[in-house]
Amino acid sequence: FTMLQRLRSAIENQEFTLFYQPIINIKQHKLDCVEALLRWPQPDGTMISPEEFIPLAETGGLINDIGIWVINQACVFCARMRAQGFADLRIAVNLSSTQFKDNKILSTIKQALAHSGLPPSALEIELTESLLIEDTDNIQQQLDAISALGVTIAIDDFGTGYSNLGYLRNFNANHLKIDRSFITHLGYNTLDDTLVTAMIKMANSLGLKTIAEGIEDTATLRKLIELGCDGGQGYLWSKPVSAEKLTALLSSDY
Ligand code: G
Ligand code: G
Ligand code: MN
Ligand code: NA
Repeated sequence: FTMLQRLRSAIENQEFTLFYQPIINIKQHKLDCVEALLRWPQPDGTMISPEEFIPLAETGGLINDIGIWVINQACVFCARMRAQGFADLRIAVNLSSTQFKDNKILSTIKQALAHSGLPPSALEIELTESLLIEDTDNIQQQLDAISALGVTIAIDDFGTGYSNLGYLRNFNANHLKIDRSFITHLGYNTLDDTLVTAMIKMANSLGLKTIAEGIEDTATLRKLIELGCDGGQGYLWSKPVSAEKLTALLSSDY
């Protein structure tokens, strides 16, 4: 079997699972949101990373089917957690640009919200900069419609895409996720300090909240709080975990 054939049967047999990583409001010291991250467990107990199979799913015409499953699963999970007492919990889902090509992403999202009963404001979609630059009016229009539902939009891996920031002008984003590569040496590398400071200032002037990715220690967290960053995600709190393991994290202190 080729990898593509295996992916096809993995969709049919519902072999995928979602892991979840907390996103912390670092100003209020509380868990705000969880990012859903796709996993493909193998019979030998290992997991194939989405970095390996998402590109194949995109070129092989399978990303829409996988994406529909992810969005539905994520919305149902978040609605269930909210019903179990985590009433304000939100969930973030990654989308790839290929998912905008057939103009069905808006209806996929609407259906997932209706089916799960999750309020639109509890759903966030994460898009990479390259998707926003790729733009066509077509992607822009679909994003405007998604945003009009009340779903929020985050720009993922910010700073690693292209240097053209023009897209920020006409684009309705809510959150800017500063890529881990700028956060890792924060406090030790003056250039990174300067860049992160500038990114937070720019985001705030544009009315965007910032989330720092890849926070691994308290010194970095303290520095980000000092710089006025709003949110954070990283191994300091938790790596991405299964739904079962997330429950304990939802009730911990931050
Ligand atoms: O979970 P991990 O950090 O290994 O994720 C690796 C990459 O895969 C990240 O860039 C992440 O955005 C991407 N990814 C994870 N889950 C999904 C998904 O459901 N859809 C898409 N399009 N990308 C995903
Ligand atoms: O591209 P995206 O930001 O969606 O992918 C997130 C990826 O970053 C996931 O694969 C996740 O496992 C990884 N990640 C999350 N937090 C940390 C961290 O604190 N350190 C490192 N090295 N990786 C992280
Ligand atoms: Mn992401
Ligand atoms: Na990222």
